[in-house]
Amino acid sequence: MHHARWKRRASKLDFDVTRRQQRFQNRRAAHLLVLLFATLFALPIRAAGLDAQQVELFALEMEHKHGFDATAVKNVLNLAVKLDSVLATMARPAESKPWSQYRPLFLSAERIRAGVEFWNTYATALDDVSTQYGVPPEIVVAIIGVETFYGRNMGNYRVLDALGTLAFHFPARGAFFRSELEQFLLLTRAEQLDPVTPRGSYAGAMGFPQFMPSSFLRFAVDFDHDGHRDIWRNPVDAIGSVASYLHAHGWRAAEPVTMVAEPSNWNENNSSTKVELKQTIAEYASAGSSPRSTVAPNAPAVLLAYAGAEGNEYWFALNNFYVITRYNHSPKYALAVYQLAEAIRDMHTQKTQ
Ligand SMILES: [Ca+2]
Repeated sequence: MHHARWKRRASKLDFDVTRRQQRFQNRRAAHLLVLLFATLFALPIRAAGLDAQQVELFALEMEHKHGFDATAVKNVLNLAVKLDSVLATMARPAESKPWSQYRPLFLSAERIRAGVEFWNTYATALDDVSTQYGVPPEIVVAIIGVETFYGRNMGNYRVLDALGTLAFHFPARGAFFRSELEQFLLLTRAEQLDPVTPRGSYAGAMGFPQFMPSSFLRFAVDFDHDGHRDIWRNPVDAIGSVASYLHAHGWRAAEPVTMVAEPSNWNENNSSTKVELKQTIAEYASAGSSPRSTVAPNAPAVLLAYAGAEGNEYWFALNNFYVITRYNHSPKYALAVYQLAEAIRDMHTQKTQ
């Protein structure tokens, strides 16, 4: 009797549980439906377009300067979404990590290993660029490695949205980004791309090498000769384009990039934080250093200080180091590229021996 009642109660409980679960599931389904509709409809409602007046002026300018149809330009720009996330990122002060924290971000074992793999995969193209432009494979590989981890992180913003937002809604650098938007429309016309297709970083840097549109137009090359300059999907074109960029900015074949300087001779007063090659190696030598020099005494140089984990490190930046800073002005960037290149080359040499 007791037993039976217990059973009944148990089954009643079970029933309650089942009903509760069902109610919960129904509510959950309804909730998901609401979410689905919210997602489907919120975007067009919430997404703000670009400033209409600026779009109008820009479209007319594209017609006068470059022979575009102003209405077609307006139609394209009306597809652009003003991205507050882009403006928020630009407004955040750039992080300035000391060298001791900056270096490990790019000199990771995985980035070195993947660099060797990238080199092996595209060995022919890398050999060809070093012959044609004089830029060694490891430097090209390291730049692509630092920029996008060999294409893993190329940025997922529509370039049209990023540049449209910055051109018309970021007065601090509006002129620069307005010009990049102009170059972007020129490049999509030249390459016959739909302007809504290309993707890039929040600042409009595109593809494996993160070229801005102006750099694309001036330095990107169709290195596999298939009729397109494709830095988004074609690593061979990306490799050629990086080497072309460095070559055009004065890379000199078979010259060193930088040399470590004996710390005892140097301090913060006689070193610089800017990569401006204002002295010669000979001048530094006479001031007390002993650069183990395979470099011509009249080679322009600058001594740079880096805040390492165990105090300052000092490096002589030479011409090719300066050229790397044409890619990104930070002295830390250039040293990271150089050291990653050296690490990749060492491992590549070991593996091919
Ligand atoms: Ca191509």
